[in-house]
Amino acid sequence: MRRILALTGGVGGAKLALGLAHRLAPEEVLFAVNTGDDFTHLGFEICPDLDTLTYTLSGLSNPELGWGRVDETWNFLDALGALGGDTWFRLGDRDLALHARRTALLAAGASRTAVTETITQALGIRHRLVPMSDDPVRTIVHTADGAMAFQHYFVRERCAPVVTGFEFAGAEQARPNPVIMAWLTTASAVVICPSNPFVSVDPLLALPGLKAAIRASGIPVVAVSPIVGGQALKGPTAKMMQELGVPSSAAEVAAHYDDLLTGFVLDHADAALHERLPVATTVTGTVMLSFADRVSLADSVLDFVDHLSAAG
Ligand code: FO1
Repeated sequence: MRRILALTGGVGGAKLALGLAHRLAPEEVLFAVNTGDDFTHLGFEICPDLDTLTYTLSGLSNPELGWGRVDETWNFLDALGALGGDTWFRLGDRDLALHARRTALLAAGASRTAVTETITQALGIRHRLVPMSDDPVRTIVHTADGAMAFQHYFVRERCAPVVTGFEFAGAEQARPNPVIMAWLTTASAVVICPSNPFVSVDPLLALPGLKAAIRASGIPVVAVSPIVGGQALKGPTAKMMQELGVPSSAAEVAAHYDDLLTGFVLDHADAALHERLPVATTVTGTVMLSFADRVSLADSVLDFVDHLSAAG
């Protein structure tokens, strides 16, 4: 039986997560989700990456937006705007129910892990997804226009400010989720989903002890490139790389994860890099437009992991 620990952010990672969930039984995979994007907005506790995974794995994701719920209406937001309220962060009517439920459970003293379990089970998700930590970690984006909270940079400013660096406030004091640490003791591989390495995966790797535990496990660690042919499939990864002065290439993503990796999954568009990186590579289709693409990439990743495990 496989025991995969999948590290993931939101939209890009959720696509592969869906493929993995289709192929693997609940006891074969744990999804560890970035919570550096979390924030309190209009009094609600919002956990965007957990939300995206939750909607994706329950079949409720909004296919046009990539985040939020399907069949959404926006009456709340329109009414809020008419009252002069903040509408830059779009909370749909149905989506609002999730944030209200989470906020109430947290206020009653439940942990983020327990709240996530309550919500995912209510939506019929059999696989387990957990926040990276029950402690607050907040991604701060340093830009030429000053430091800003992640959602302010990402949604309100539409990733326009020039990035100069990142900070994960609270990470040093945060404890990695014990569910993740326990899973690692019996895990067969770690899969880093094709999420933004700087703001979706690095917050997880910044948690004290998590990187060391992954290394100490000695199991294959495979990352899927979120950069294809020099472009980000989704979001600002390529733009951030350019602004940070590194070439926006899949090779740089592999270099970013450095010696943590034992394997790297490249798209056909980057086949020229195959066997030219300091880690084992495999080449497959990583662009996930359809459900079949998600399952097919999951199959390729699992085959690669099996191959690396056998190579020992
Ligand atoms: N992303 C946007 O680009 N615009 C939005 O208005 C927006 C609202 C939103 C509401 C709830 C939620 O769970 C996610 C939402 N997202 C929105 C997505 C999200 O902020 C980002 O995709 C992630 O933080 C990046 O991983």
